[in-house]
Amino acid sequence: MHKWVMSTLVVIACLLGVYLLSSGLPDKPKSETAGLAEGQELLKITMTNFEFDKSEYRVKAGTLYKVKLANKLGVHGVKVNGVDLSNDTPEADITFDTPGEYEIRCEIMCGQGHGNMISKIIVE
Ligand SMILES: [Cu+2]
Repeated sequence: MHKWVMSTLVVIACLLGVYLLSSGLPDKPKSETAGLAEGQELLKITMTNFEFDKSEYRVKAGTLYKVKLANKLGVHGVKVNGVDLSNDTPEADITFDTPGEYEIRCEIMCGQGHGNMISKIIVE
């Protein structure tokens, strides 16, 4: 009699464990490159008060990029190839045609360090 109760409890405990394992796991993190078209590459520009995350961003000429703007701190924007990127339009598909160095600056008057927010895109 007691053996029967114990084995039933063990089975229930196991089923509960399997249920918790299968349902309680967090979602897989979404890859940033998930939404890219075939052959497209990601250029992510992250900004804080008052700097870009890199002093230069290297891209390949003739390749279609999804340029994503991320404002980690503050409100900033950039203009890349004539396209305004800001919180309202944080991403755009851009192809860099001509090799060279292109200065990028913050396009929104964001505060004291605004004038020093400069980086560059190097098209190779
Ligand atoms: Cu600014």
